[in-house]
Amino acid sequence: MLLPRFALPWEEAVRLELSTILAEAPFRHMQTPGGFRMSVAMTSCGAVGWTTDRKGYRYRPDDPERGAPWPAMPPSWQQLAREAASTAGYAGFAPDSCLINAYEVGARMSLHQDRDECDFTQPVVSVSFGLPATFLFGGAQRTDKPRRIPLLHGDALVWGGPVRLAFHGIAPLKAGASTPFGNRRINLTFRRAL
Ligand code: MD3
Ligand code: FE
Repeated sequence: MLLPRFALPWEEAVRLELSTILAEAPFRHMQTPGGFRMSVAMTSCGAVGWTTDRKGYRYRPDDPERGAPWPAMPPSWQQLAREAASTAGYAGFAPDSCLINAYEVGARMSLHQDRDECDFTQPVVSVSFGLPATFLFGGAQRTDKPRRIPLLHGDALVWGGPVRLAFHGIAPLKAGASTPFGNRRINLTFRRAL
């Protein structure tokens, strides 16, 4: 379910809390198991964070770059995720991880499934800020032709039920006017990982 501009009331809180999180756990370009550098820069907050390296994808309680726990998930972020989920029919969503993605112009995310979480009955809540992007919403097979959905500043998306394991990605980010989040797109993806 797309909730256009749902996150706008949280914009200021997200901007301020994000700078605190980044001071502790900066964005970094991780490596895929195949050895490629991801064009999207990432970090996490919450009890666990999603990571990828030559050994594979996994959620871990520590940031491997710092050998320290991830920053806590700010209460305002938990509230944003919980309210978006409940609006979409998922009452009681309590994320334990937020993956924070930063897309500079040209960055992209190729089609993939999110399947490192324990319980696929739990939704994923995605919130976008900054430059607009084209979300690629595929099907159950990688070869299913994806629909293209524009995602704008402040939009929230709740993914659950039959589309929870759909293939999805982000088309290469186009240039645009600078935003309060910089000349880039920031995406918060809230998950119940454990
Ligand atoms: C559909 N992020 O972090 S968010 C990701 O905009 C990821 O940064 C993209 O895909 C981004 O894994 C897309 C939308 C999204 C997130 C999770 C999903 C769509 C999803 C999980 C299942 C199905
Ligand atoms: Fe994903």
